[in-house]
Amino acid sequence: MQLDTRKQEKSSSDGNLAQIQEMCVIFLRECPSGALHLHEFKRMFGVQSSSREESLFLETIFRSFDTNQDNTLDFIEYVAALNLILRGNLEDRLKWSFKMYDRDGNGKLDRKEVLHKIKLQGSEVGLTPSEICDRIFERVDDNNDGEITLSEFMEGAQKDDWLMDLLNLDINTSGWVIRNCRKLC
Ligand SMILES: [Ca+2]
Ligand SMILES: [Ca+2]
Ligand SMILES: [Ca+2]
Repeated sequence: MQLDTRKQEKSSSDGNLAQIQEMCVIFLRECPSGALHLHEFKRMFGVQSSSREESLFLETIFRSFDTNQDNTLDFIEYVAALNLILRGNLEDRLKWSFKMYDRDGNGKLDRKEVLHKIKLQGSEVGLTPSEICDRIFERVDDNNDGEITLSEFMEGAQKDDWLMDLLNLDINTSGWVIRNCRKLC
């Protein structure tokens, strides 16, 4: 059983490598200047006419990719981010996931940020966004100060299957990105 899982992981990791290469080609084609702005990023993923939620969602992804926060993505940032979300280890992916929540970048998550993120990603677990938010804080906010730090987040996710499932939706974000990107090929 375990062997099977490992095999599966390996082949999906190989597949992801091919996807990264493919997406690098798209970046170079779509963005010969080497610096991608938010509106170009959106256009690249075909989001000009779709919903506001989708557009905000892409903005969040864009911000999490933009490591030096200069509001453009250079090739290195783009490749590093793809590599991380598609091939990174659990810890790296959780850190990335945390960044997706932390809109103001202060290293802590408040209820507003968590709620915002849940609304964007939509819930498939039969709970309202505010119920999901309550549950996250119940389980993750260890010292009950109303904010979630990175270490609370990482610990909470790793000991809680429900939360891990929820966060895996973030990992699936990469699948969404790739699917939309494929339309360009
Ligand atoms: Ca940048
Ligand atoms: Ca914050
Ligand atoms: Ca806390």
